[in-house]
Amino acid sequence: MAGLLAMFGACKQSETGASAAEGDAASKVYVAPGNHDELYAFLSGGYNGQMSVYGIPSGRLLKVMPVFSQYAENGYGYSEESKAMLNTSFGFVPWDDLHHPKLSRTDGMADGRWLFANANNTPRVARVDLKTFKTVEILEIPNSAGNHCSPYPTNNNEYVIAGTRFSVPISNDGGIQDIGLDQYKDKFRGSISFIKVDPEHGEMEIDFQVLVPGFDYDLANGGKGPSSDWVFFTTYNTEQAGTLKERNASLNDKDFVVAINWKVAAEYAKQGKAREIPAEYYHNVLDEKTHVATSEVKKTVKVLLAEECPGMMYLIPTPKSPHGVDVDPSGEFISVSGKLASVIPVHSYSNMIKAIENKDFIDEINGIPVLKYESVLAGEVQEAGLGPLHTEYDGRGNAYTSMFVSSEIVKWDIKTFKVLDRIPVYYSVGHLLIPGGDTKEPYGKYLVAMNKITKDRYLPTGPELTHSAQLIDISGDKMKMLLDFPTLAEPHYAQAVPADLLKEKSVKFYRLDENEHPHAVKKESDTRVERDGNIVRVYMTAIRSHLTPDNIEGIHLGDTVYFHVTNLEQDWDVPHGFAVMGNQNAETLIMPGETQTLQWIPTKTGVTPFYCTDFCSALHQEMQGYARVSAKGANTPIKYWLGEPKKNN
Ligand code: RUQ
Ligand code: CUA
Repeated sequence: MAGLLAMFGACKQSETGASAAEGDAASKVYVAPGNHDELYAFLSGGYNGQMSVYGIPSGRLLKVMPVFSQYAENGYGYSEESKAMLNTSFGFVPWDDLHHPKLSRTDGMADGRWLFANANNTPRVARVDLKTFKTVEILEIPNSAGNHCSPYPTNNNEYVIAGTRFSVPISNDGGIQDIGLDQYKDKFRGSISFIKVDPEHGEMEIDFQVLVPGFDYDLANGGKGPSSDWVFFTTYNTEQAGTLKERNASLNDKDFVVAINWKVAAEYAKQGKAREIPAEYYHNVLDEKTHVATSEVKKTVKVLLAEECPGMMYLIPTPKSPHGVDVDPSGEFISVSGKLASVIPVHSYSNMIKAIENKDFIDEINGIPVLKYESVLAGEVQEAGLGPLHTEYDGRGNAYTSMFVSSEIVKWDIKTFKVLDRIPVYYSVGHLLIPGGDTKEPYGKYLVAMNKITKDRYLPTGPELTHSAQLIDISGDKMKMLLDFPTLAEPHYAQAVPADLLKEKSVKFYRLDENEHPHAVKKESDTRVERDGNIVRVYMTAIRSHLTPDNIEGIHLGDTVYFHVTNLEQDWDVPHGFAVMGNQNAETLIMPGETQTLQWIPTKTGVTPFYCTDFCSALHQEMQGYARVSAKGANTPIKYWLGEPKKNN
């Protein structure tokens, strides 16, 4: 056991500590000032709960997109409009651990419409609209605990599939039971959710869930081409150990890849095989016209029991505590990365179908047939490296697997299973990205390695060092290191698409005449301050270079003030920001044409400045004003103005 621990703690240092890039690398990643990158890459932010947009090949950070975590820079999760996005059945959850971005698909290819992502901690799936690069929907997943094998869109977004990582005791009356932890083996179950996606608007809805044996489920990947109807999951802790999993979940030589035919599952659900059980989960949607998020609480979910659905699910023995499972572009080869395995097993889809037809079963678990390893296997990659985690494909018959322990990328042939090349990465690589590498036609020019540990690669910054990505040229026979770039928090998976797929569609500003926010004011003459009990609403506008009104009196301690700020600009790249001194809240950043609301509960009497936070014009510093806060019960009336004449009321 000590050996195992040492192996996982290890990481290979660079021999020279110097650059591993070759002479012509600089010209391959150089994007001259003013020029655009070739690709957009979307990297997950891990425990930062966001996704970031990078330009490839330059590695330039273009945008941070908050998803499951509050983001002070633009007020996401702080503004009244966005708070509801983070509502869950547990209450307001301001943070999560985001692992796997996945682009929506049409005919097995990224279609550039949406980006889905999972929350690993409090189970949720989010959808980002790639016209605005904004999170527009978050769906909570009930009966799940650690939504890690998620989200996997099928080839035409028929379903986004989300599997639980932890098994939990799921109650027939809804929710997770309060029972003794020694009942793991008998009472705990996993769940896999099949989320329907509206083909036009993208809205998600849980169609049904499948309750599966009480293992841990790790990652998933959808089939392609001939295997399009299938989705594959890795499992670990098939020992069903309830404690000391580091050892007890590593006893079996093989765990399983779970193969589920989602079409068969959908058919069972449709035919009424699914039972509806109580559940409580939130569905949060940002309205396109008002830009206001609202939450709906769902009360039931339909579940199928795997054991009651013959022909839907099979178990494929696979060494050993497998992590990533990745289907090649043809849909025939399913390579599996066993963290503790000495080989990379590659399963064959057509062998699997034959084995099912021949009833080549060696066992049954919870009524689910276990196929014979040798019957499904296509081949094994020998001596690939240590600690394989994830594989991507280049579309030219090659696979690339990340080796966490031996800190390298290994390239191998998907038909001969021969290792062709290897390149060290710095250090302890997790996921890899080849743009389109999980689709039927990869854009096989670059590979991005996302590394957990950087040690000596950058200037030291105290105990905490950045995680890092490395860009590798895979266009030739030999992989070539091109670039290191630091990442925001911990990237797990990532996706990338050619820039042309998105850049023309990118929204430049919101049209004011389409703004249906209930508190929008579209001209300065409509701005006003209204009191309703101890609620004060300021209907404010922002345009270069003033806020209207800029002076407000008549606020009292005990009031809750809402600044509804409409940005009147109708031009690209002119947000205004809004912040108030001493406000126990973030700022809000208002895009041209939209309305955003900042809540302020004053805690002190006196004159309180507010101002625009985004340097928007030469007179940005003049874009400021005052709110006067009087004592509770004082008789200061509501009064507000901009310039002359005074506007009183
Ligand atoms: S999982 S490397 Cu979510 Cu591999 Cu991160
Ligand atoms: Cu508006 Cu600065």
